[in-house]
Amino acid sequence: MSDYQYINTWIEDSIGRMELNRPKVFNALNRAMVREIVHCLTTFDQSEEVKVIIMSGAGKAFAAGADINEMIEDTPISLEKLNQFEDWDKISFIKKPILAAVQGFALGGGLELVLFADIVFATENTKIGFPEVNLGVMPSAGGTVKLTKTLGYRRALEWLWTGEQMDVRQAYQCGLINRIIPSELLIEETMNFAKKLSKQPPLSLRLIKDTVGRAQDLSVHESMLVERKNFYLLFGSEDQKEGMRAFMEKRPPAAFRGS
Ligand code: CO8
Repeated sequence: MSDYQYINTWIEDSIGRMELNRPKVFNALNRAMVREIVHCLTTFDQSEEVKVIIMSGAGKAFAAGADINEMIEDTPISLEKLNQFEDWDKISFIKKPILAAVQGFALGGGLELVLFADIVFATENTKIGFPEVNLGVMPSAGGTVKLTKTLGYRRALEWLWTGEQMDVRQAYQCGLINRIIPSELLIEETMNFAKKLSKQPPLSLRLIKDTVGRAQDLSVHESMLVERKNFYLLFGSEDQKEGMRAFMEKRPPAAFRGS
């Protein structure tokens, strides 16, 4: 893989692994690191070999937010010129399933990165939250929007205004994470789930992600039109023919090919 400074990346059983790697500062996300993350995710998305992507953090945390050191002297104009959110936006266009394996702190920009994942597994010791308010700022990579869509207006405001950390059970009850996993099994269970997904028809996964993602923004009627078009599209795939023929012939389907 590319020569990255702040992340480790590798491919294992068709799973693209990306591990944030600044453990001394709880994987605080500096800007170069975010560029590496986006480059890595985009490369995995384009790779024939990779079917599913897993994001995780080295050491005791997923990520304790954006690197505060880098932001202290920022001004509105420097931020406008930097245009860093163009990088973050690219993560929304990743078509393959992204899983997050989360442990320890997932705060601020770290939690925003988690919320770009499609499926989130987290350990008992996970602490999530948006502490930006304590720094005199607020989330800016989609945090307020995604929290509001998941929790609703009042509960989102409570967490955003207080900046308090939510424990993993609260996060689970709120629907922010999919599963709570014992620490020692986090990577194994996330890998098992990723491997299961990697055997599913890739085009179905891709278009289901597209449809569910759009359903969050569009009206019910518009979402159903997207659903219908994506359903039609899958009838152009070999995997649909094989999947349905195999069912009728009472045999397991051949490996799905994504074509
Ligand atoms: N940025 C820079 N350094 C950090 C960060 C951070 N976000 N978090 C931790 N560190 C560093 C500490 O400075 C410390 O460094 P050193 O050893 O050199 O003193 C080291 O990591 C260990 O941290 P602590 O000593 O504080 O460890 P504790 O166990 O006492 O506390 C906490 C751990 C609770 C995680 C604490 O470090 C903390 O509160 N960190 C900051 C959390 C935070 O406020 N996050 C939000 C940042 S702002 C943000 O994310 C805005 C996102 C905008 C979008 C993205 C734009 C790029």
